[in-house]
Amino acid sequence: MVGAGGATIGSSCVVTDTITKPTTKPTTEGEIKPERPRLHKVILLNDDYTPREFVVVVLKAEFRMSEDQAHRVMITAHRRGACVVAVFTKDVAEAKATKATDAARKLGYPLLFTTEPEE
Ligand code: TYC
Repeated sequence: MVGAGGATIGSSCVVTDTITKPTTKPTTEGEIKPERPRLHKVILLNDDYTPREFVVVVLKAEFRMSEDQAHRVMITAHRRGACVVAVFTKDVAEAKATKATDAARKLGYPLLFTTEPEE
């Protein structure tokens, strides 16, 4: 299996340009236990131009939030500059961030969703 930015060798290692990251680790008994994939945050960034109501619409549509949840996330980003929307596997986080950002771009709004790995 080959994913964006990396090739999977066998079932235990992902090789990227810079790192070799094991996805399994030996336990103290020596058995191999699969690790959970690292999750990635989708982050909503504030801007001065996108209408609040449009941000809420995008959050509801792309992240399946209720009106109330979407409004809270929007207001947090508006007040603090950014807000974590949700966490997903890397591919899903990137796809959702891109789709939500593109929906805004189609209407000429600068709204931006980014992703970053969880600690
Ligand atoms: N700050 C925008 C306004 O006042 C609304 C907004 C909120 C935009 C959150 C982006 O992530 C955002 N119209």
